[in-house]
Amino acid sequence: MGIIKDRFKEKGDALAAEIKDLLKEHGTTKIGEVQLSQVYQGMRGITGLVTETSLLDAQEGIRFRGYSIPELREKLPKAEGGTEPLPEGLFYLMLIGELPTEADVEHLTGVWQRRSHVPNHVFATIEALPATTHPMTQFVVGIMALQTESEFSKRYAAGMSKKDYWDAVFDDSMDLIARLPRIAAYIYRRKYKNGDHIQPNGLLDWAGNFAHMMGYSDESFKELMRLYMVIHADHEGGNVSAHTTHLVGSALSDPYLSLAAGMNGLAGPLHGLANQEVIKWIYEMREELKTEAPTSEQIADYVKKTLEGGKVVPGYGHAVLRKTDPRFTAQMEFGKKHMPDDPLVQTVWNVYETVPPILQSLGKIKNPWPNVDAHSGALLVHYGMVEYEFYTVLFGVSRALGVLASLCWDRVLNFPLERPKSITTDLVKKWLKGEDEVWGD
Ligand code: CMX
Repeated sequence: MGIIKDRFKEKGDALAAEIKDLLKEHGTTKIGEVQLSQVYQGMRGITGLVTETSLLDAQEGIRFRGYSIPELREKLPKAEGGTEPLPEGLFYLMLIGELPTEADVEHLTGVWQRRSHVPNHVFATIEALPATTHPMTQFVVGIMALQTESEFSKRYAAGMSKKDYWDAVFDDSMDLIARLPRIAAYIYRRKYKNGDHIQPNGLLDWAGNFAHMMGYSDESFKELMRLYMVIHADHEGGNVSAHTTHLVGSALSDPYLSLAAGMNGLAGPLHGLANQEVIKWIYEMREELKTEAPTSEQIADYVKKTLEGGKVVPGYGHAVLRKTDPRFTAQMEFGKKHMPDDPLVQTVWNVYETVPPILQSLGKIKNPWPNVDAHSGALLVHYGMVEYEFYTVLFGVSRALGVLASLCWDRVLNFPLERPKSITTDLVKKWLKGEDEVWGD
């Protein structure tokens, strides 16, 4: 691990020096204006964060350190005999800012294998929950139980100097990433496979071993996991899971506490839980229509019914994106290659043809196109993973890569406590009447 840690510190010091100069020269430069509507409506479009790992373009979608998803699928190292990128490579890219070599990726696989031991009390804590507990709740409880292992909190309690924060956050982040697949697989086997657990295979890559521990030995499922873990990893800094992890980390809460907080945000239906909602929605539609292959007309009627019921169409829309999500497209390509005739996958494609014009016709939805969650479940069902309540846990294991790489950057750049200003409507009214010129401090 030393090599990657040293490289990271070198990059971190260089950027910290650049930022210092940049702020010295341009610290008072204005980078945008804020409208009252933005303050009330979820801070959309307000630039207020720095996240180095990825950048989202409304038209083009996500780029990780400048690389689009198609570019990553081509350029990142693959498993032997595979064609999908290894998530180890994406993590390296987000952390170091450069494409990894095959050797870098192999090194990371080894590091994560060596650090993957999960203490027994974590499993005992999960076991204390009723098996009916939602998998995301079990996942967060598992992460919290693992917090006993935090180097950051131990070293902080022992009086660590602030110049060493990054080092402890780095170690905790690596440990967490190494251990999360084990915890997630444990929850899956506990809840859905009668607690018949599968031991890790030390010869496999991180995502391949995750697939193995969940009980999927099919090579193309392992490939799906590699792709899945890459495309869900990061979506710049303002989304709920990334922003929450960053915010909580800014209080110097250790990476376990910070990630658990982010995962609670991911568990919301407008964010990561949408992946389970999509499959649930399609299953309910199939059941109501009594067909496995609904026609476009039937889908259109069902969409209208969903909207009339005051519900969202899950998997559609986005706070930033204004085109089809390239993460959706990558999964569609995977589907075309591995399962073009699967009826559920075909329904997802049929929904893709049908939903956008209907949403567009409402006139209020800024983005009628599918996001990442519209596709992921159908690919999993193809391989037999039908337990859709588990899907957000998969998203969470992947999202940890991005938010923890960012947390390492937060600490190496010594970002301070996050504390934006809030106001009251009373103050807004006074201010609009010219009775109060200052927002306060
Ligand atoms: N179905 C129905 N209505 C939708 C909609 C959808 N898929 N997407 C947006 N709308 C509605 C909003 O609820 C809002 O309605 P009101 O004005 O009545 O409150 C209106 O359209 C305008 O919303 P918007 O500005 O286009 O979208 P937001 O930035 O507010 O919200 C998102 C973005 C993702 C929460 C929203 O599109 C949504 O609820 N989508 C469905 C859930 C989903 O797929 N979430 C996953 C996102 C990706 C991820 O994080 O994993």
